[in-house]
Amino acid sequence: MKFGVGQPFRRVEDQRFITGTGRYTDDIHYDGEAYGFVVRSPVAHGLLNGVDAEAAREMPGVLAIYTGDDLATDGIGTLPAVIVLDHVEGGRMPTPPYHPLAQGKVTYLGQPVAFVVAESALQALEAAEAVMLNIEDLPAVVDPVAAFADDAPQLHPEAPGNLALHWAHGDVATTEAALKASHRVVELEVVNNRIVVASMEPRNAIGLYDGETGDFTLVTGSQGSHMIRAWLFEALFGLPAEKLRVITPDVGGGFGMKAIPYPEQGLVLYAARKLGRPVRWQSTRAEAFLSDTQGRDNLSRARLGLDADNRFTALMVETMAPCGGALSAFGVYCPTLSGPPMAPGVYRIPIVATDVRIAYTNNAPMDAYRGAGRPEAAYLIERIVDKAARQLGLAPEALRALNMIAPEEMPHTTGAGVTYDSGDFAAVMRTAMQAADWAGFPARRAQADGLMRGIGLGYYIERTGVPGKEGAVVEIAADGAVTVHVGTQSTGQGHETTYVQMTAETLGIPPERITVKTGDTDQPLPSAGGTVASRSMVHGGGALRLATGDVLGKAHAEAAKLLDSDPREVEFEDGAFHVPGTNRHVGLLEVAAKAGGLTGIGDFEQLIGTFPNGAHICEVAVDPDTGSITVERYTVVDDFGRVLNPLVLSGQVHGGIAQGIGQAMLERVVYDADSGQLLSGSFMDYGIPRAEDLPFFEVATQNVPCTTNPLGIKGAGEAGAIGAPPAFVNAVIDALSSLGITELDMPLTPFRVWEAIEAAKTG
Ligand code: SMO
Repeated sequence: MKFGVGQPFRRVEDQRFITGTGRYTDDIHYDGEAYGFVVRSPVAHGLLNGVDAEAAREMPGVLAIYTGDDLATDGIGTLPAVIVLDHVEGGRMPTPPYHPLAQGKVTYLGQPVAFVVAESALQALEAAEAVMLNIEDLPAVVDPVAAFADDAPQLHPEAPGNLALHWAHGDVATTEAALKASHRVVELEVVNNRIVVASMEPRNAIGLYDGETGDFTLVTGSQGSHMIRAWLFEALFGLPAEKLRVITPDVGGGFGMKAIPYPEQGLVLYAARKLGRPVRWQSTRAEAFLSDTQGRDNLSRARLGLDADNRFTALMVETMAPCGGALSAFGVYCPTLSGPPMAPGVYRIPIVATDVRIAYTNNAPMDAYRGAGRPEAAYLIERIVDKAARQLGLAPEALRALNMIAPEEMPHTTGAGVTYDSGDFAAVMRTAMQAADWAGFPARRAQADGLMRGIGLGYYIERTGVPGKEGAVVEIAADGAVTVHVGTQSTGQGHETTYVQMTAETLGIPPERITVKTGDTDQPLPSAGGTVASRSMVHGGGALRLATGDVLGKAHAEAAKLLDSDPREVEFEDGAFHVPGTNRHVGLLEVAAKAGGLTGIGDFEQLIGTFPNGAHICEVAVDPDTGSITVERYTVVDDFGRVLNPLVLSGQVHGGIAQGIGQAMLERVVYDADSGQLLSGSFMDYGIPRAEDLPFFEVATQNVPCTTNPLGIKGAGEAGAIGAPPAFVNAVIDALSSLGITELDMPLTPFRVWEAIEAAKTG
């Protein structure tokens, strides 16, 4: 079937996107709407002694200026901490209040302090500039090492020593003992650099309020309207979720950052209720750099034990991470529940432990970014395995192959307590090496053009799919139009294509008859989560499979009546029911028409993660005079269990690689260590990867079906961003290894590489 599962069906939404007819939040307008602008803290840390908005209130078009005091008076709550864990020593981690507008003090640069609402966007901006903040500067800390120092300024009284959380995974004492008993211990310290999410469409929100019913509506770019409603509304307004409808139209990128609730979403709702008018807010790019949650940012020390036969014995990881100045919804998730369980990667390491200390720091709150903790884990293990191979004088692929979990060991519970259901890591690695012409690399390296060449491998595995439910509804209207309701949200992934493809194949209906609806809490869904952790095709796809099965079951019964046959004699094939051996048949759409429409409901629960994995191979050429790096070749072979649409899938992998190489080569958020000011506040100062920085990617799959979900799928959305950083850095270190360089921290900017080369030459 030309539009069936497994076919490279072209993305149906792209016509809309590339012709400029997408409909994003900023394209949606309401009668009588007013414009909001957020006044943000110009300092990283300070006592907020007052907000003088008197002059600003008199300016043309100004409708209102709200401060933290106003919100307190009106009983507005705080942004929720969704992930709250216990300290390893016992006791809950503190959750200092995160007010939508600062109260009493500011703890991060760009923190919302006042909300100006005016008739026009320009009037709101001009009035915002006239709001005078009385802030008494306090010393700032921008990284965990400084934040944990004895004399560090204290951000929150609830968190003495700026300690947000001290957490451990696995048994530290047992791991230390195993390392002590090991034949050899390889040690590595890495910085996983802080990066911005840089979604193409910045955040936004429109708040509406119906004074008669007391119902709110929020229109906002998000990764799931239901998630935003669940986490935002009750926490801020103390009202039941049903009083808020959340609508998410087209979204230009989320990457984890739009999965969480933000102060501005609460502010537009608050202002809409106060003013009785729709209130809209649109972030600028400059605000995005300051106030979107940021990603990664760990300082980790790892020790890997080996026995005399080079088999891994134990792995100990100690990590320090910041959570920023306020605790975001999943602010501690990445370096705790997400990353550490994946610390051993694809290797047999019997004993694994991670110790994590998370600090409050005076900068943007931290949260999920494509992979959300799993890229950090993959980077660390793939870097230290490479380093171990170099120390032992072994080929990195040989040390990997020796220690990789074998297919016959599946399902395998790792030393970090996670059970992998399937995978053939060594075979996938071999295929990738073949595709990358690994064997031919020495000849390429020998080219006499003055460049230093290197090849690097990163084998990632990740756990996708936050356990939980997802619903789907398939409606076949009497006129033959098919509507698919799902709760997961496309932020560019191509859901309108993949869900249509699945529905078209199962129902035998042409894809152009099928419309996918998403992004509205008023949809008739039995349950809905959203798009995080590469879960849409596993969870949403699972729900859709149940929903199409349900609608076919109902149609089957109706068809049997129409065909005057026993249902057991009726078969379904190519969109029609027929009775074998007779000429009696009736099309599904005709059945639906005669029944006045049919509806199928699917409610799917997936409790076990899926484990996509694969080999990234990167080949680089370093110019020793300038330190600049060219990626000459990039090859990936992934195990995604089962492919729904290879074209959409490649797009996911390509984007992920670009973000992964971006982090490894160019990107770094820099705050001034003394003032806490942001030094990388625009794309003039922050290196985002461009097409010219990247080669063509060679991407293939070698799939081992997932055994824990009915579709056999392993989530694919984040994979590219996870495998790329270690492959790239390992390649650069390989290029520079003849100079004795064994370690380099991301991002490998020309300056940093040049410095390392110069130091190696003189040292
Ligand atoms: S970084 Mo994702 O939306 O779990």
